[in-house]
Amino acid sequence: MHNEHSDTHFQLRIDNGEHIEAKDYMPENYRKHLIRQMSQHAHSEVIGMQPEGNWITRAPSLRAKQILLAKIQDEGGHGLYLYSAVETLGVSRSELIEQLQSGKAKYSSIFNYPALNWADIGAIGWLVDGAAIVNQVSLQRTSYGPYSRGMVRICKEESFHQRQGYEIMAKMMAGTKDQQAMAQDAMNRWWWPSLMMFGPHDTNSPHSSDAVKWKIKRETNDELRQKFIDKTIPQAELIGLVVPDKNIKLNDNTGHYTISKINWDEFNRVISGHGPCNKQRINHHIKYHNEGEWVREAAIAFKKKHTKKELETV
Ligand code: BYC
Repeated sequence: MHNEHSDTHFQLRIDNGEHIEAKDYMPENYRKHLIRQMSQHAHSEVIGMQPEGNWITRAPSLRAKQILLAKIQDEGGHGLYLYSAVETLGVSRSELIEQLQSGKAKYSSIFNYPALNWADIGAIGWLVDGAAIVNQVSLQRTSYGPYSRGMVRICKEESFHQRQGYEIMAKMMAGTKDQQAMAQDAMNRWWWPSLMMFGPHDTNSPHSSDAVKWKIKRETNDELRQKFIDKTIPQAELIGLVVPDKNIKLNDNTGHYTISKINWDEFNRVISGHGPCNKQRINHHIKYHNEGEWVREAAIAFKKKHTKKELETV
């Protein structure tokens, strides 16, 4: 129901920095905006398990395998918190999954690139989770209560993920020439796609103005990207990795690094379904979702039985 008075009151609450909760009044476009962003965030967590899952059986030590397994399980958990948070907005999990599988809903561009070797697992943890944290730390202060609280918990786990990746990279850089070359090659392939995770430049970001007005976004795509660049370049230099950009320059006046132009054609190709692994990722999801149908049926049957028993004992 659209109501001008309610919309004004809603915006006042946002301007006052209040959280909006599931049963509070919200404009329909705010609800839609959240369903789009939060569901895409949930899909990213779940699809993000695939490139890393590829390396569980080939981790170089038992320690590395345990850590990787725990990390991937965390990503699955993050997906579940986020799906539950989206469901508070009145949309069902099955609808969301259908949007993902039919290509209607996006997931992060980054997961359409392949993880070719063990150094890629380091680069994903360090760069991809590193980028995700910068974005998610900011989202802890997002205006929708269930999303904000989900982010607080997710960020705690995500910082461990970033360190796991950096440890792999640091170890390889302290290793043989071949290991150093592998780490550098992974850095070369993951650097630019990681910068694209923050989305288009602010001037080309159609959702940003509503997102900022409603405090869904507390910082813009470019602001967050810059934070990530400034924090990551010194980390690369510390372990001897070269950032694959000849134009990187630290501006002494601003304290920020400047970089070359991002290849937005590549970004647009990947988000419109034509990246190296888009088809593989969705087909894999569909296959395992279908194979898991019996688990969902069993859970529903169990719940029904349980509820019936509870009713009988009242
Ligand atoms: N990939 O107006 P804009 C993780 C789309 S990592 C794909 O700026 P918005 C993990 C955008 O959806 C990441 N699509 O949009 C890490 C929109 O298309 P639609 C998960 C992208 O929403 C390691 C169009 O471009 N994090 O979880 O204001 C292991 C215009 O963009 C991308 C999140 O999802 C992209 N990179 O800003 C495992 C964070 N960028 O929807 C897991 C939550 C843009 O109109 N999301 N697009 O079809 C956000 O903060 C914001 O949605 C974004 C984009 C900053 C990503």
